[in-house]
Amino acid sequence: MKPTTGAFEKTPGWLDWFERPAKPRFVLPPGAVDAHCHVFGPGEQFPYAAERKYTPCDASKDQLFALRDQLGFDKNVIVQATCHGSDNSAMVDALRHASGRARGVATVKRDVTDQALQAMHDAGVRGVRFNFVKRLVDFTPQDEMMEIANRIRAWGLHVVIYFEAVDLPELWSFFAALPVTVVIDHMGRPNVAQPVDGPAFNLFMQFMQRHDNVWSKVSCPERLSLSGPQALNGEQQAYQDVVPFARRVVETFSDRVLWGTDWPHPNLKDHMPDDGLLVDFIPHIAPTPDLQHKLLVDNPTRLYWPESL
Ligand code: 0GY
Repeated sequence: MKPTTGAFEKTPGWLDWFERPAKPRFVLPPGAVDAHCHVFGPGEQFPYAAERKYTPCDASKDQLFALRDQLGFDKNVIVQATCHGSDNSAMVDALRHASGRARGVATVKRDVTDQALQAMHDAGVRGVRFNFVKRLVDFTPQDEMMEIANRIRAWGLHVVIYFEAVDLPELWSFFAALPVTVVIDHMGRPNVAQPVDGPAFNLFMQFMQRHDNVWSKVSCPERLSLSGPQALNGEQQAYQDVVPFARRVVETFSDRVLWGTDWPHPNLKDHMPDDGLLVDFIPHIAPTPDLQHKLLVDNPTRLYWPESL
């Protein structure tokens, strides 16, 4: 059991992240970016937010950087998790200690000052996250989010959105009106029990087709899968029910997809993935070296390190 430090008690049933992930068999290309991961605390240094819906075990920047090296990634994009609310200090501290090898996505409220936005940008923040998943956050009015989206244009920041597939019809017009690049977390969380060419996932594909400022992370098979990590027919193809969904997105929008581990995997109750196994999932959804390079290197570099191109 990993600790939660400070005056905090882990949420009951919380599964801790894998301490010794397998070395992936899939060798990541040089310059590969883990474009969705988090840091949690440590709680005694960076207390969890009062309004949080869960209390994780600590997962520090040093542990994240060790994972990066173990898996063979070159860089990270660290996404503010809801357990830290709009206090971005743990994430920003990680950016400041990453020697330029991490960028961040923050959570901000309407009252964020220009000075605070500037300081976050200087540290490496390149996006702001709007969360619509009801079990994770309290309601924020859309006019507040739109005001933020308009303000962050001055720093060239993008918006990351996290929502459930059933909510896309209702949120469509708001998402379509966002005046910046938009990155969707985890393919909009499709229900993979439904057909990959059924109405719900077709709607998601249509949304991306109609809006060329919209990108998608093809991450979190462990969160979406119903078939799980088991080897099937003697073959090691984990999360096989997610493959057609992620592959369809990668093959259709190869210049607008990102991949990330989602380490340390908040809120998983049934099974905690081995991050090495997650990396071995990549060639199933991006089957050619060209697609792999776009997904892991070209796209995240263009979005998060454009100055290096
Ligand atoms: C993820 C997924 C989850 C949690 C959060 O910020 C968060 O707390 O994003 C989730 O529970 O589905 O991307 O980490």
